[in-house]
Amino acid sequence: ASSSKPAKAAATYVKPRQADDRDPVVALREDIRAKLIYVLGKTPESARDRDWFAATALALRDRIVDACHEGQAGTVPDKRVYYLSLEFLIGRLLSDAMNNLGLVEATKQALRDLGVDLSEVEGAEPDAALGNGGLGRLAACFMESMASLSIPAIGYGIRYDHGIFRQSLEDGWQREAPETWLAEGNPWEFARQESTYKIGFGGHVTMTSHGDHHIRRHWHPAETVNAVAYDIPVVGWRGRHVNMLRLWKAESDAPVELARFNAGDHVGAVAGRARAEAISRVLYPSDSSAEGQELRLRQEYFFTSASLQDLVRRHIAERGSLRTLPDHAAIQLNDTHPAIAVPELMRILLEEHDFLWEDAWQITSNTLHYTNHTLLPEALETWPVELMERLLPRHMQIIYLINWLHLEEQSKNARGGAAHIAAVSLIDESHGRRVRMGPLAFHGSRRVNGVSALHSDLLKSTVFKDLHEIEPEKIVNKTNGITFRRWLHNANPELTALAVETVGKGVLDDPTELLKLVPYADDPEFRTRYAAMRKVRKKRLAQVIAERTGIAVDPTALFDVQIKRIHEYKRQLLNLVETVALYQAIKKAPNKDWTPRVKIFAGKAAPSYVQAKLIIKLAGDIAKVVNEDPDIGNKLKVVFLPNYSVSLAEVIIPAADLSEQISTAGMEASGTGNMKLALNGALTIGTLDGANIEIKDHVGAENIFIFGLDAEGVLARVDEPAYANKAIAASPRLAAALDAIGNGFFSPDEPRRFAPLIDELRHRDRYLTTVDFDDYWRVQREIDAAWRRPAQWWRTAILNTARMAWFSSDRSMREYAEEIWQVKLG
Ligand code: B1H
Repeated sequence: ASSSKPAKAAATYVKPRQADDRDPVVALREDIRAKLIYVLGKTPESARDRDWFAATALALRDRIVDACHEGQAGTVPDKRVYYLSLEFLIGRLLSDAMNNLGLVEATKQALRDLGVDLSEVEGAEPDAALGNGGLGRLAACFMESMASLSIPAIGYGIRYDHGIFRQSLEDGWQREAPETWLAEGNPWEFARQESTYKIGFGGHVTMTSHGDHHIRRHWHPAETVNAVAYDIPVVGWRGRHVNMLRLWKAESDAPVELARFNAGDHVGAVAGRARAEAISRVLYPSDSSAEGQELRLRQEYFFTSASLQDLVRRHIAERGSLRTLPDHAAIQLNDTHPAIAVPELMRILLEEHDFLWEDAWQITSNTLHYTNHTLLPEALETWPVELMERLLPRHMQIIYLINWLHLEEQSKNARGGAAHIAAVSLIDESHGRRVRMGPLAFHGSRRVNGVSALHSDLLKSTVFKDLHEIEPEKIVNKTNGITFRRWLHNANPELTALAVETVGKGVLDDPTELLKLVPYADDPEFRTRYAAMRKVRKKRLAQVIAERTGIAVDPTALFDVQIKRIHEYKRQLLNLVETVALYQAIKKAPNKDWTPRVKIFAGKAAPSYVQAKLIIKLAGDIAKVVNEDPDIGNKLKVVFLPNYSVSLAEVIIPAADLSEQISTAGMEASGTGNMKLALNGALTIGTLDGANIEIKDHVGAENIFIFGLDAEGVLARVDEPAYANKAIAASPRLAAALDAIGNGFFSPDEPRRFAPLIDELRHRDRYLTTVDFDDYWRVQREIDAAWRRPAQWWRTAILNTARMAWFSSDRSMREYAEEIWQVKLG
């Protein structure tokens, strides 16, 4: 790598603001007041919480900008990471910004001086919910960790007008309403109208001959759309480094058609504009399933092309030639959603910079890296060749040529039979011709990673088996992580304070210091304080439950939590069937000494996912019967909290006693909620799936509740005939619970309501719910018993907190930096 030279871009940086020698509280108070009055045009008397939030955010943003300019002005980093993701599930940014700038107390005091309560102001910030679930939240955690580790990075995504829909319950059924986070503007962002790129669609390709063997092709799009940059600064821990999250907004480049407008066709005059701008209108609300619609492919190409054009322009400004791109840029593709980057980077190199194919391929396949997040067949993206040809004709040609060269190479080696060729081809010919985006991303990338040890192994033995055999070094594992700043420091200040008091402030910078809590697990006084911390958080959650559902729960009961997208493979249904079996057992022996439990569910279902929506309805119908049964009282309560979000997770997680991670083994690529809950001291009941396995390795097998088949067992069992039938026949308890649900005990107004769920369990049971039920029940009863030994319980909880340091996303990002990107930490 060559040495740094000053960037042209750096000339546009302003000097850091003059040293501010005001007291931080005074400075914040003055600045917030000035923002409120002069930027927002409000008076302190008329300002709403939302106005105070905007004023506070603007004052803090100034300080982030200062930190940014102090750290980076005039320097070009040796290598940058570009993280391309269709989703960034950020949530609120205020507490993040205050915490990382070391200004939590100062801001609280400044607002108090202004007669305003910080927690009200925090509550007025809308979540930036530009993601569906784990994949999008992972991107947000990674952005925060890269800033904290001073890894020079830019995140690229789409500035959706509407993030993930707002979920409400109408008679227990999920209803979706548009989410409107931008309704009152976004004080964190900078609009960069000057950073606009043209994105083409459709049209045709021409060929021109340049001498004997050199034919150049050129794409003439029929339509172009502008991508306009909006930057959100991401400040790292202690304000040491600032990176940008650059989100693209689609704008039409077509003028209003004046002739039509003047002729009275006012709508027709802007119709073309509306079509262009639809691209960044709304996030696709499906988690773990590929939607396959034309607008989705437009979104994918739109943000990928804008991001590549932007980074190519930056590289040329800083380094002159694109030949050195792999030395100075590492592009990470978050799943296959940006996999069109493979032919797009080739196109830019071939068409716009005159590279020869071989050189362009070297550059492309040494710059791109791909993270796979799922093995579920319904989530693996493929695009019909016909659609790709119509929307991106030049890219389709490039994909054909990449594939032809790849298959030529393969036909030469020993395995080169027809079956091998079909297995490794980038085009699937089996049900209509489709481009396989996973194999395209695999072939075009330098490294491919899975997101947990088990998942990476399964990549090698299943979906990418054949490609892996060709390039055995390509697949590596990078187990997911979570940012402790948000999921411990900000979400659980009580636990953080307890940790700091016990092991010292160093724990804020280095989570491995948490290990020093291990001996305190045996200290009765520390256990008492730990339990008291949990009690505070449970009372707060009980309050939120009462406000949002009207259900009164007892904070001394065991809080049993399953919070995640609703999906059959995640098996909320297993938890609900167990809930019914427990209800029936309590009814039979109401005077037995039951362990009081509150079963808490939250999560959204994809709007088109009928079974998932029915599972939500079932949770509500069970809740109604159980919660109102006088025989049950506080022994069992069932709660479904609507509109799960990052900010709601921040309230639930620190209040959880038990974490449900019960997916069918082999199906949850990693999970990250499992890490957040264990870090906050919830004990896990889980299968040997995804990162649960590594959590078990770290906290110790005696400190986690594992049940059910493992991934190998699942693979073996699905080949056995009638396994569901047998499991039900062998378990009267399971049979009784299924009968109650299937016969309408919980839905007397519509007895067959849940037949689709129960019939699936009886006849097919794709996710082996019936097979794992008895073991799940057994371990749940062990947990009942464990809760009755509080000294032991809190000991285990403390050991979970103490031993979760490895799951920091700082660790994940260090591994990516060293083993994939080869980029130095700043
Ligand atoms: C994950 C997705 C996903 N895996 C398709 N795959 C989508 C697939 O809009 N789509 O079409 C959206 C999302 N999301 C999750 O990634 C895994 O299920 C989790 O196990 C994992 O922890 C998370 C982060 O790696």
